[in-house]
Amino acid sequence: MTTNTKPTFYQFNLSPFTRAITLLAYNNKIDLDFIDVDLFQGQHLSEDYATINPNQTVPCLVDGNITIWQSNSILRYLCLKYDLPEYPNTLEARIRVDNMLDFFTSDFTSSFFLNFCLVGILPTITYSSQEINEEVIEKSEPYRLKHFDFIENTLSNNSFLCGDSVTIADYQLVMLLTMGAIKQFDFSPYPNISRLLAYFKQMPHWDEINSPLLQFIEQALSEEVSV
Ligand SMILES: N[C@@H](CCC(=O)N[C@@H](CS)C(=O)NCC(=O)O)C(=O)O
Repeated sequence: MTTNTKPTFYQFNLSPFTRAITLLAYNNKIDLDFIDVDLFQGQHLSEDYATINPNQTVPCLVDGNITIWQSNSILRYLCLKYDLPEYPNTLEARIRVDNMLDFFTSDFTSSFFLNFCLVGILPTITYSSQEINEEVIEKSEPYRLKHFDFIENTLSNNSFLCGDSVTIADYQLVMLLTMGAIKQFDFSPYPNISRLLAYFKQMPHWDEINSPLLQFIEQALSEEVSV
């Protein structure tokens, strides 16, 4: 049972999974009660937060008796609750979106976000030596290349990942791609992916939602932190 009060959204604005949901909410004027959970300060590891989200990650959405702590499920839930077109109606169209969403938060998160962008940067994804960090990146590279080729080819058939309309799969992908800025990832070999990114970048709320990440990276680079 949901309530008439607005859902509470636990978020961290550097998290790609958080930003996909924030952008969807802003674009559709969904009123959320935003609560910051600062991962750098370990707020997600507090006992209080564990009672809300036992997985102790962000994002997390609480709406009345409903608590959701997987970003794909939050995206779908908001679309279903507010009747948004970003999650289509038919079984066939939905499962296509679901398949992409699962791919992005599992295989692609592993090959690109964790094993390329964040290795050696986050304490939780830094191994005991620089050699091991580099080995992880190298071992993951064939998967990352295969995944990028798949996405690029998929986008050669349609404007968006699942057809001619933007879906939550596109939201999830583009926010994961923003993490490439950590490693100054060059998207120019991927013109279709670049086109999708350009489409999102002209959205009114794009800069507001993504500028904290870019500022963070700029500051880290200027302080010569190893990123
Ligand atoms: N599968 C989860 C992944 C969430 C996730 O890993 N979030 C990261 C931030 S991007 C996090 O909270 N990490 C904290 C930790 O793992 O300790 C989802 O899609 O929501």
